[in-house]
Amino acid sequence: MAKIFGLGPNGKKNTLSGSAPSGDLTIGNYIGAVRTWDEIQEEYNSYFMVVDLHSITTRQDPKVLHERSLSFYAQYLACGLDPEKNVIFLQSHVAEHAELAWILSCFTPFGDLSRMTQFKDKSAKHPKNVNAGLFTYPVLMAADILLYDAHVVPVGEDQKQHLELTRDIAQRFNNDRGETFVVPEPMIPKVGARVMALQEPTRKMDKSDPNPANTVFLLDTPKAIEKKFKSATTDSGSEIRFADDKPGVSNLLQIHSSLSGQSIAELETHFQGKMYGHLKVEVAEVVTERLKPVREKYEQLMNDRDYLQTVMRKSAGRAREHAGRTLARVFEKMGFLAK
Ligand code: ATP
Ligand code: LTN
Repeated sequence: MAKIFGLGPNGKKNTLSGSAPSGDLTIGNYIGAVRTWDEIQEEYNSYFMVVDLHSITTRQDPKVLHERSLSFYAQYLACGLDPEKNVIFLQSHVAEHAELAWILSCFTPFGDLSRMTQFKDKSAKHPKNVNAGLFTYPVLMAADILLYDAHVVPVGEDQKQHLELTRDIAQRFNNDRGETFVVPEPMIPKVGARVMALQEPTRKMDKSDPNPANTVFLLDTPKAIEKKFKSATTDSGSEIRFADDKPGVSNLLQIHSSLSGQSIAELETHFQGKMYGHLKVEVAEVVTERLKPVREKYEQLMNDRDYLQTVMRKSAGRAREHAGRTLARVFEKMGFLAK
């Protein structure tokens, strides 16, 4: 069997993922990403980041970003990520991310970056602020992943293209300089990889959506959750089934299924002869039930900021160790003098 490059001392593979504090965490982020992190944290050496460097490609108010980064950290822990077993840290606390991103940008063709759909979408959304960071965003993401020798990267469907670019960069560098980076695989959930906006179910639910009725946040109250689901856009007809011509109903079924664990087929049988209203109420209940312990744990953590700060600093130290080792390897391949 071929040797697997980059395994940790315990023989486990590595995983890394993150989310940007550019808004509050949504059930889209939870179902597509954070929940998967929770499920795999025992199986891998896991690195989970608050991706604050990435968040500034769109303008962030410094006070809001400061508070939100801490809040994100607390939400990760509240969702079940264990800071003893995993390295949970802020991207800006590990300088190696920006350093490696520069080196990798010299191994990334301009044309490849021009093809990224997120760049095209975000530059259309923010036409007055199409900055170079927005363009080179995927290179920083590649640095995030390659620094920790991540074999597997759990993300939602929208990040698949960035993962492919990361693989291309890693392979190009390895071909040019000899084996240096682990070439990562994406891990995309089977159900819930693309949760759609409640009012416009043909669009992805986004934490930075200006219309709050589109988005259910992890920290929404049960009342707000119920209200948002009740006013969700559904489709013509009255049958509750998963189909391309029923994006609203399909989205609600997918949210239900991914959190209740019941298959779409089971849910279609369960809702036979029932009305859209029944589905909406039940989805709201499933979501509320799932998020209740998260909200409670979150409140508790935010009341102990010293604890959060201590864990955050300690974790950044552990992240720096791994990142430093990888960067030293890259320095050697580049001909830079060791630090
Ligand atoms: P923004 O609105 O700033 O673009 P976002 O909501 O897309 O933010 P990110 O921080 O970019 O969130 O993504 C964090 C993780 O959540 C990624 O793995 C991403 O694929 C996943 N994700 C984001 N939105 C959804 C969604 N609607 N459905 C499933 N997964 C999602
Ligand atoms: N670009 C990702 C966030 C992100 C990320 C990462 C995800 C930044 N660095 C590394 C996985 C691994 C997004 O979801 N928008």
